[in-house]
Amino acid sequence: MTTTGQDNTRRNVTVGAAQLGPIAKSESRADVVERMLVLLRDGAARGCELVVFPELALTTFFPRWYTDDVSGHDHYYETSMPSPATQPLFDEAKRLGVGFSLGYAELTDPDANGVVHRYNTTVLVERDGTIVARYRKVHIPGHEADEPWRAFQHLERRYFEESPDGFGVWRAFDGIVGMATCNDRRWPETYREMGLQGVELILIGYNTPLHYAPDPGQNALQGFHNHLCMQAGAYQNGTWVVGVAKGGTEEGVESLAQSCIIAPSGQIVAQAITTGDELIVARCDLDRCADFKETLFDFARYRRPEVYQRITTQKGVIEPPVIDLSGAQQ
Ligand code: CDT
Repeated sequence: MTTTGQDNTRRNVTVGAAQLGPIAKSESRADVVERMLVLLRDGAARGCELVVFPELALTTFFPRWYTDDVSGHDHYYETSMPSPATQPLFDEAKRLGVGFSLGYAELTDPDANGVVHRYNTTVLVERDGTIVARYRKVHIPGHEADEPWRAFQHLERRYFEESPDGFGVWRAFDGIVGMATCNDRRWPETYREMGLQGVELILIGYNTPLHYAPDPGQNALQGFHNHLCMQAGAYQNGTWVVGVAKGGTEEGVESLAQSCIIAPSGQIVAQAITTGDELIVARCDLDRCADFKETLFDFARYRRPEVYQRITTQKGVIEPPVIDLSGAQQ
């Protein structure tokens, strides 16, 4: 222990969850990056080594609008990273010695067949301003076709492909770090895929409208479900989870805030109290992960992959056959 009460024998990383409030359609990337720089500098002042920004952090949530031609929204995508608009974040991160992660819409160069790809991507940047990793969203929610009956649309499946890459983890920030994006956080496979690679810190950005058109009965439960799935994912895999919202009312759509930092015990250790730009900070002891990974969730000792085969071989539900007993003799 030091005189400040810090235990230097532990791998502590101070993490900031940089919640963003709404981004108007009319707001420029430069304006948004200015807001992000304020949060990054706040993070530096509060001792952060890593500041986590939300999904699609640079623009309004454009998949709520339909265009006949998918390329009609291409101006919302980045074709490089750093892009000209985000270069100031990379420069400031290096100057401050604070890493960050940031969600953005990625438009790739043409592949060998001349096809461009659109992904919902997050980039992880180390404290020296270098890119560590890029993660492309795996679970793409919503719909592909125009559905004007909805109060607003959620056309992610029109504007983004499902990542073929799956869930990686990377050695960074003195630990093992993974990423997931919004809807990914609702799926236990997301956390377990990374848990099986020893993940200690999962960074998750989200844009979650409070209104869910297919079943509005779930609206009031958005906050509960948000924390439920991330807390379970943290605990069941012995990992820290940082959940960061773009919250508030954006172009008339109210989205969940409640950004939070969750310990490997599943407990929330910091939570945003506003729906706007707000930085919450927690000192994350990465060695605490082992307390769960080496006991109840000692995968090597207790998991039974030989009886989990449906999880990777079957996509939808196959119910057992209904047995008609009406003609059977008693
Ligand atoms: N951005 C994102 O993935 N949002 C989804 C909304 C699903 S409703 C179509 C989420 O899971 O929060």
